[in-house]
Amino acid sequence: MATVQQSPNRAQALEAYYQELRQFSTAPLWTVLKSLLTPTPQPRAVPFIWRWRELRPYVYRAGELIGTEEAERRVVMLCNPGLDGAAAVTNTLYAGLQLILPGEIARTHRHTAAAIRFIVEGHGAYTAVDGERTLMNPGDLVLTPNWTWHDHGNESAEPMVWLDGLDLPLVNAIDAMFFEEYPQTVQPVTKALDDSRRKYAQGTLLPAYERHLGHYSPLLNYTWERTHAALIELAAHDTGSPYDGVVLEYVNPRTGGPVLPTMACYAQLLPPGFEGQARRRSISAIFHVVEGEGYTEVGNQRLDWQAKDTFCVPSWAPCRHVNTSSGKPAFLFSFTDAPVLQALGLYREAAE
Ligand code: GTQ
Repeated sequence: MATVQQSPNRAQALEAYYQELRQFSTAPLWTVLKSLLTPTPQPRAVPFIWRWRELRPYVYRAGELIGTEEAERRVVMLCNPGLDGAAAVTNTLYAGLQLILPGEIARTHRHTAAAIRFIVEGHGAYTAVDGERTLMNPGDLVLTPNWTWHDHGNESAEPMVWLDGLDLPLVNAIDAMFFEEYPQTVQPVTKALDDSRRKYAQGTLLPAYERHLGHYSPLLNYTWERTHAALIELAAHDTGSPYDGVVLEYVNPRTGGPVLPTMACYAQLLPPGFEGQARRRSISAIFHVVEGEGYTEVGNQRLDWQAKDTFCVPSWAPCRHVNTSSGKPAFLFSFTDAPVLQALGLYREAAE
């Protein structure tokens, strides 16, 4: 029969035992079990807001200090203060502010991390993905799915800045990163400008002669013009969700599912004076303010926001949105890792 040694030497014996385990690259579970099997998620990422007013000068300063040729991508990354300087907003999601000046090219490459771009300012720079170009404008959502060739170029007369969103920390955590340079700076354009918009932006009528294969949306650019109109039209007759107001998911028109297998994107309208209810979700979310003023309570933090600010909501933090304007709606864009949690049976939510 097993017995536990009760002598005062037990503590010493255990310590010696732990020391011995180490030489075989092993360790006792019982000293760390409670920190591994936590009752709820304990993200190291903290609720945080990056204010455009503060960051804008630094984004443009990068344009004076380094060119796209040297940088490959000229991006000021958003680094969560809880993650020790890692290139990450949460354990799964990355974000950054990318600047491209008139006449510049960000050369063609591809990687297994997927990306989204949400345009912050400037008009008419392009992103090309697998032979198709789109001209980008503020509020547009542009997709760069996993392993697609992409380059950016600015043939307009003004600088352009967009928010990059990538699943880079997730892809690196699961050791699935691959990266390749294209043999030429600019990839050949093989399709008409905005080819996919004509085919796929009209979600209820899709080309019957083309089967888009792949686990991502075939639509390259979800324009703000359409998104904004859809939100306004819906909000005129519907109050939406008590948590999120009038919220729309950008979907893959072929499946109705998320735009990318690792990231879901949303646009929401908070009606004037909207005071949302609080809710927790087992996902990471990054929000970007398109228009309006208000605040989001994340746990015990109040994040006061205005246009072009970016903030994050770590997993399982209670989250509540408020539009402080009594006259104007507020518009938020967001992206999350929800498809990953859903695919793995790990998605949970709870009202507070
Ligand atoms: O534009 O391809 O922010 O590859 C990070 C990595 C942007 C991009 C980022 C990238 C890109």
